[in-house]
Amino acid sequence: MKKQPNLLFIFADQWRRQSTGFSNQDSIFTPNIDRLAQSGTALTQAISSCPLCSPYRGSLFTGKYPLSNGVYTNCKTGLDITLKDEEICLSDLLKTYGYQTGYIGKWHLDVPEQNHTPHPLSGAHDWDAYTPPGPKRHNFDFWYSYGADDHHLTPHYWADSPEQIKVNEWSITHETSVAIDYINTHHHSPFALFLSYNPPHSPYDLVPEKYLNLYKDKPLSPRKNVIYDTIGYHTHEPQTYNQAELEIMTKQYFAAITGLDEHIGLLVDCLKANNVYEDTLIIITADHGDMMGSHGLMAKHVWYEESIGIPFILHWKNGTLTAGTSDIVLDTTDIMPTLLDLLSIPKPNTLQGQSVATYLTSNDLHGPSDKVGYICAFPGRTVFQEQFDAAHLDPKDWGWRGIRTRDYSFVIHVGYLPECTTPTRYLYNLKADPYQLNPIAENTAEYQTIVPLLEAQLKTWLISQNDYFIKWLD
Ligand SMILES: [Ca+2]
Repeated sequence: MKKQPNLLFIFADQWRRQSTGFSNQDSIFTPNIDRLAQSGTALTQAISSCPLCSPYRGSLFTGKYPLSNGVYTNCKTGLDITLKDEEICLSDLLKTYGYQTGYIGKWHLDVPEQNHTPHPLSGAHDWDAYTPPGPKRHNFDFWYSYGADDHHLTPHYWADSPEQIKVNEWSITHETSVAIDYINTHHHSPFALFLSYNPPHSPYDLVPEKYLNLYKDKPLSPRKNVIYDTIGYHTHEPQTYNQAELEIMTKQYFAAITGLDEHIGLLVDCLKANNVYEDTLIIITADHGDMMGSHGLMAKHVWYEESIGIPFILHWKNGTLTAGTSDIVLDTTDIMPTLLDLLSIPKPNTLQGQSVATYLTSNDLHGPSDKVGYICAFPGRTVFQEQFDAAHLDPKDWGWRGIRTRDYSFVIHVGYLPECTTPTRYLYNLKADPYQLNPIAENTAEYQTIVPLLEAQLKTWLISQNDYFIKWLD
């Protein structure tokens, strides 16, 4: 029997689709990633179904949308949100079908330990958690991880005991070394290694100087939708920024991504040195993007392309993928079925996404034009949750839901507080208005033709998710 290909799944946190050299959008250097994109298969319309850390990870590993797997907001203080033991995860199947499995970096799918005890043995603080060996690891054999922590220059990890491993090195550098050791010792039989980097996630200033120096004198060419007046958060955090601060943060953000790129180059070298480069399916992606001033916003959680749009590169030299660029819409739940198909592993009937493997291995990388993705977000901040609790309402019925086609993004936004009860509809023509500056007006023929079709499709999806958000549509 032919040896299974290896899988190296690399994902960064908060790395937007526009911040890659090969996409010719942001003024950024990513030479190693560009090479992989140019010799592999690059998706130009991959999106994060729920642009936030834990919900992305929940959907990545279960192939189900947030309301179906329960991970609708971050695993955080005061909430009992976790990836359930009984979910059939991608890693469970990889293990069943003979893979050695490894997870390195940010996990963020476990309940914060301080939700249960003020002084856990692991020393985990705030949202962080040590995930001990057992069902919560979902058959990842090798484990070198943490829950949630953003000290990028002084990270920490746990392996198989609650003893915290403290490191004085940029987390990307350290995790790459651990991954290289893993590949050096596991390349003889098929491995599936997930490498979950935290940068370029904020705080942006925690980035090695050597990458920052590359951008010091480089002029920025801001996106056309950057608004400098007051830059804040879609979810109304009190912090705001001015233009000078934004420019510094943008350079720091780009610097972290160039650092990420350098380390991806090291991983490619390692695969080549072990003679497994050709037989490894490499995926390079992110959990969601970063607004970085577009529409006057920072971070994520909003429906704009800078927030939901993610890089998605597949590279498998000896494999069946067609090299080139694909504009097929891929949402987070589509990743698991696609990977299982590419690796010839049977798909469980729990999956909600759609495999696009057929199209990525065909001569027509476009695939069908009616392939859509679904996007959503829910009130998650403590200040919102408390108000829903006080009003005896379920925050999961609020937020926004949307559908993303190749040409359009359609969103229904209600808001993040119990008193928000008026849905607002936004339709964007992404071809005519790629910066989403001009949502199409309701009194146009385009709106009146497109919205009923997309709203009907969105409604079917809401029903499939038992999503009470549907009440806003009636
Ligand atoms: Ca994230």
